[in-house]
Amino acid sequence: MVVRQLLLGVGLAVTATLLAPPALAQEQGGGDPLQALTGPNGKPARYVPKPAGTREVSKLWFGPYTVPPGQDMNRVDIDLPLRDGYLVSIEPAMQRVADLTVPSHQEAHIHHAHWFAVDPGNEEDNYTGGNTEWIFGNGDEETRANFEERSAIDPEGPNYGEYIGASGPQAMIYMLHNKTNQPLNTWIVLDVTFVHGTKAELDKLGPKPWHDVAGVLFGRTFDVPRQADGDGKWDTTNDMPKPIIWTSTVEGTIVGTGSHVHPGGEKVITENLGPADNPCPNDGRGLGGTTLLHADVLWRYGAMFSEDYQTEVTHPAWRAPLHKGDRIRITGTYENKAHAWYTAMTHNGLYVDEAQPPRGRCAPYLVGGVQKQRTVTRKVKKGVRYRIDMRGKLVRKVRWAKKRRKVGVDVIAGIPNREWGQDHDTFCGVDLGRPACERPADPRPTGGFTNQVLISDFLYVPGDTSLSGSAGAVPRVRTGQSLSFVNVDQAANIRHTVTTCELPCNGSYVANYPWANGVWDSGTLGYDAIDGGSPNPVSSTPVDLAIGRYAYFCRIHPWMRGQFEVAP
Ligand SMILES: [Cu+2]
Repeated sequence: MVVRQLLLGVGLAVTATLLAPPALAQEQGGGDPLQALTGPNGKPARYVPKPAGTREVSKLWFGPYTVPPGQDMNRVDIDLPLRDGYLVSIEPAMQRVADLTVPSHQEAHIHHAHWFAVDPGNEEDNYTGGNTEWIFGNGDEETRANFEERSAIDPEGPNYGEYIGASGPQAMIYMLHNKTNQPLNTWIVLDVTFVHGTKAELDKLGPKPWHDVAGVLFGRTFDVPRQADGDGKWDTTNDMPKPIIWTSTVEGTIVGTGSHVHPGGEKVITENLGPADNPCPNDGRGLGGTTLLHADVLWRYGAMFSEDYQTEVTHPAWRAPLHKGDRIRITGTYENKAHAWYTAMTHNGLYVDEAQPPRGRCAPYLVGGVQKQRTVTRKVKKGVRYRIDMRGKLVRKVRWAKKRRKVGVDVIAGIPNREWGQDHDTFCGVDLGRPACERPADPRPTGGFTNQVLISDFLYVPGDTSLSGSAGAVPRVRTGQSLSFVNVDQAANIRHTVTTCELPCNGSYVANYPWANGVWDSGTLGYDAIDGGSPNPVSSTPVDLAIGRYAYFCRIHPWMRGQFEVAP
């Protein structure tokens, strides 16, 4: 997801790029923007104008890009389809150039992808100084934005979509994370459902009017410290100096919302606190406000903190009123008894229909005749008994029991966002029926004393566990001194970290392993204008590290492993 730095740094640059004439669309179209390019599957790579009302399911191909070894930099693309119409569903994916297969999360992923449209003066923009509208975005959990199911569930309601004008400049910002030390040749493929036509053209076709929703994105990036003696629940409202709150600048109806967390996140609760001088009531289901959504993180196979996960979104029939001045608070919860999490996030994307006045003050509700959850009592036959009465007649007696069950939809409960799709990740853990995460311990030889380890060509030298001889021996530092790690690869725009993990930390990198143990983290050594990190390639261990041996990995390339030792 886009982080705060975007606001400060690249935001203005991006905006400047956006405001430049959209010339690239023509270049890419081979001189004729109206002519379709053909994607690698023979599917249209760009929109060709079609009669108003045409619903087009297509793949938009961007690239191909070569992501250099190990890079996780953000890139901006302004070559976006420019046709009048409504986006009603969108989902991005990465596909290899060689065979169009999808890389596993351990090879590469789209760390985030965001589509912005130029919209000067947009007060709901939290990232580019009020110059853009967030059209859609997703992060690691690959959330799909789907307006069609939200329109379809309510026969009385409008059709929702994100209006894309043929003349309005658009930009796509994505962070492609190549976790390998080999170049990656990839397409970015947007699975898009698009309805051609302007509002006037489409409304004429009827029966439902078309409403252009406003996308709002807000959230924060933070580190979650490990507290081994705590309750293991760390959240952004109770454990940060300031909660994450967006104050609404608009009146309308929220038609859907979904959250973003990083691996380590367990749930996000979205609440409406109302205006400060007239707060929304505490419904007892959140952290003091009126709960809008309780979104759990769902892990494939229940493998906790796996990279193959999704976060729940609102039910298609869910709607919520939004008034100017309402404070929307999101609370992300992370596990922190056994782990620490670095540059973690909690964000929300929500879509507001300003053409639908708010209904009620705070509480979400269901449309389309979908029934609210309630408990019903049913009589169920428990058994039949027969007896002979005094007159010798057979009497049949049915025994009934009362059974209570819940029917309908709990309005604040999140629902899964998508099918799991192809399983291309590897998992570990005996409890999952997979190989153990750690290999049998293999104590590594102790090396000499030093105060510096170089990170060069994806190796920690000395001390990398893939090396043998003196380069692979565990370097030592005297207690009270610190060991400095220098990212030499930074010259090639490759960022690394040194992140401690529990010894032996020698298993293969898979979707649910390894994780930080919170003893020490170098921070991100290397800088990206949107994602941040440190321009200083050097980070040093604290002088008060306890005597002993430490294992570590790189959060950006988790197959990289090393060890060092603090000696008496
Ligand atoms: Cu690395």
